[in-house]
Amino acid sequence: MFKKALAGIGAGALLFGLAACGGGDGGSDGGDDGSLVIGFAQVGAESAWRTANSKSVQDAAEAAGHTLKFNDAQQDQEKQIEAVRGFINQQVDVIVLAPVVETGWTDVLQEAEDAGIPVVLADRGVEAADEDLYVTRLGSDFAEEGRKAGAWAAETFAADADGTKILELQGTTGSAPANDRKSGFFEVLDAEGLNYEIVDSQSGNFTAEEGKAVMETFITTHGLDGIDLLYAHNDEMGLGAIQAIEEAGKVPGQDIQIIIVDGSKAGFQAGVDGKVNYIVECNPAFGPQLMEVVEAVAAGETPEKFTPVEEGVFDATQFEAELPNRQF
Ligand code: GYE
Repeated sequence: MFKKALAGIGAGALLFGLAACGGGDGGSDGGDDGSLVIGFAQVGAESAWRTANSKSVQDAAEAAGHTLKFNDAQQDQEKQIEAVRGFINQQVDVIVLAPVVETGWTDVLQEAEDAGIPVVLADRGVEAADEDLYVTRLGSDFAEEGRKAGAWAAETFAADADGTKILELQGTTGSAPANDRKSGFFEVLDAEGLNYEIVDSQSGNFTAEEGKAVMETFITTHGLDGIDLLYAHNDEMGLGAIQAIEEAGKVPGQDIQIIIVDGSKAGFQAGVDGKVNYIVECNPAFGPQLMEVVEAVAAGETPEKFTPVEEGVFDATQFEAELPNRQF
């Protein structure tokens, strides 16, 4: 755990001394009973996925008897960096970071390393240059999610002779899921030789409001006639876009086919209602698995650099049967 890591930086005695006498908040002594103090720098509360993810981590920490210090950064990187600095000052045992975007983490990750506090990434990743500054990442393979969406689109529109016209609602600019869901999707369309055109592609920041507003702009700019497919990087943006499409007098799921990523109850309900054509699952319920990883890291073990969460895909024939199984 962090005491062990401190030995390596030569400042162990000083910092350990601070930890030992500063334990008024429950301390970061790693607990003789194995309980840990974990700082969790969460992205925000922008989606049903995120809310479910926060709850999964909070419940799992409680069940495991650990103290979780939870911070909601409202999708603001500056706030997240401040939260991580706060956790360093409090000398938590392990920091869990779900980085809102991929870049800009080098300094604060270095500060955590200098303080001997291991960082575990949950959900989103950071740029490759910072790989040495965190221990491991537990989360989804976003590129694979994009490939799954691309495989369905390539098959569905294979016979579309005059070219498939695509609108894309990207997630938060610079975030790992936006970058990778995009690249995975178009990688497969290209590999499958689909004749397509990206009519427009903008960020809707993973929220329903922005997804709706961007779709309204798409409709004003391009109309919807001849548009074949909307690829929304999450449920909320897809659901917001559906409203915009309906307000424009068109039928989502028919006049324009729609792919969403996440698979919330609301997303599946839209599928059952015929408004969504394909759902790529992204699983937020990795709290228990995260606790295992955090405990291993605190015990000085080095897990695999990346542990993917298991996820499926669902088409129209499966929406109704799957809806009751959805947990968020
Ligand atoms: O798909 C989206 C959320 O990072 C996987 O963030 C997560 C994404 C998820 O806002 O709904």
